[in-house]
Amino acid sequence: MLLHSQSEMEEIITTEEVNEYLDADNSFEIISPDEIKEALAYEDLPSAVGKIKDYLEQQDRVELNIAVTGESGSGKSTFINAFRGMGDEDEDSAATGVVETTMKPTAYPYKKYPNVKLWDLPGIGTPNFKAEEYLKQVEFQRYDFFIIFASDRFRECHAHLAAEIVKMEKKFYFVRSKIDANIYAEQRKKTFNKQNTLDAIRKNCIEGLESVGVNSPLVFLITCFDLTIYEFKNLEETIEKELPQHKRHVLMLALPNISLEINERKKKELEKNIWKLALLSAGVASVPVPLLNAALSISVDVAILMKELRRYYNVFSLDPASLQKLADRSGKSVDDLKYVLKSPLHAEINKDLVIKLLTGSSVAATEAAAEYFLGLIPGLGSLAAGSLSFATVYFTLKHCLDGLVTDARNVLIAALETSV
Ligand SMILES: Nc1nc2c(ncn2[C@@H]2O[C@H](COP(=O)(O)OP(=O)(O)O)[C@@H](O)[C@H]2O)c(=O)[nH]1
Ligand SMILES: [Mg+2]
Repeated sequence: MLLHSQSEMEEIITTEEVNEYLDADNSFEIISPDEIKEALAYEDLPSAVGKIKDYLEQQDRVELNIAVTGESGSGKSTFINAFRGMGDEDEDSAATGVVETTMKPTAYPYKKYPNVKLWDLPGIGTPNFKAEEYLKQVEFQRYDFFIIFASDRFRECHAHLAAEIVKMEKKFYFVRSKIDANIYAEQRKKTFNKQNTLDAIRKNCIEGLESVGVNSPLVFLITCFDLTIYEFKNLEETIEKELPQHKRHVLMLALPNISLEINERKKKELEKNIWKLALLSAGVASVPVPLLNAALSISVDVAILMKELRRYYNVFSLDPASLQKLADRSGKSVDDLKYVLKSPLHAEINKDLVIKLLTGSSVAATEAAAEYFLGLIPGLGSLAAGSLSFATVYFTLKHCLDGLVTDARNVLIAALETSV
């Protein structure tokens, strides 16, 4: 049963939120929110629904290409595997510890979001290395941004490459990897001070970059063996913050569940789509499924809900393949992990389950919500299925998302328990 008071509803979706969304972010290169806004302003909801449909479809096609470059042996391939949530020995992982021989970049797509790719670039810093030629050879235009790897002292090749990337009007983040090894080595000294060691490494990189005219360079100290320590978190958050909204969305959904914070941010990204999906599901009259729920009959497009619920499972790695992988890596059994799941299993997401979820909504609460949404979204009442369907779909998705986020959190905690 879903019970929602008026204030609870306001907490979930407000007029400001709808307007804010429509106003926000001029960086949308896909469909412009103005178009949806315009459609809504003329109270022509069917046309707004069409726009939203286009918007959601385009969102699924957004590409993100991240170039990982640096000297051979600096940890590029190890990082790519970790950033994709894989071990170095997993199938489809990048080979590590091998000497690079080609000048051809290799793409490593995220399994569940193949449009998001990490590109393993050939090593830099060979004797006659020329940054300009190198960038041409790797087809620099293809990438949204670069991550430059260095695992030792800052070198001239790093500086040249960074300066050339800036010249080509691309962005880069500088990563100093293998910090674990530096700390380990420095610990032998009597005067060892961890913070001083980290500061010195950072200063060396920043000064090197500034010497070629890079302003306020961003440097991140990491270890590819464990992304939960040192500064991977800052790196990931900075990348996210600096991406245009539509690219940020796909990166968030593709990222592995490395931390509870990432889970929370994934949830926020998915939440933004709920009202659009509700509108779509309730507004598309093509293949409506009439549902009989004691006192009311509503009609929604169940396929839209099924697709989105499956997406939730994938994004939070609660699908069978991901659970198996997590079990293998954490040394727990799949049953142990499944034990903490409260939501129905991925395999059970079918029409019957969705109908059960939809009809589980409390009639009174849904009716009250329908009234509320009616005032919020012009033209909602004129839809074939109407505001009642909208409210039902809205709450169903919200309820399922909340449940799955909690499950993802518990699974992550359960998996971590054994690995430490
Ligand atoms: N200690 C330590 N070793 C690392 C780290 N990253 C990679 N390595 C090791 O460094 C070697 C080269 O790594 P690889 O990812 O193949 O480097 P690439 O040539 O830049 O792709 C491998 O033996 C890795 O296990 C790190 O952060 N810390
Ligand atoms: Mg490599």
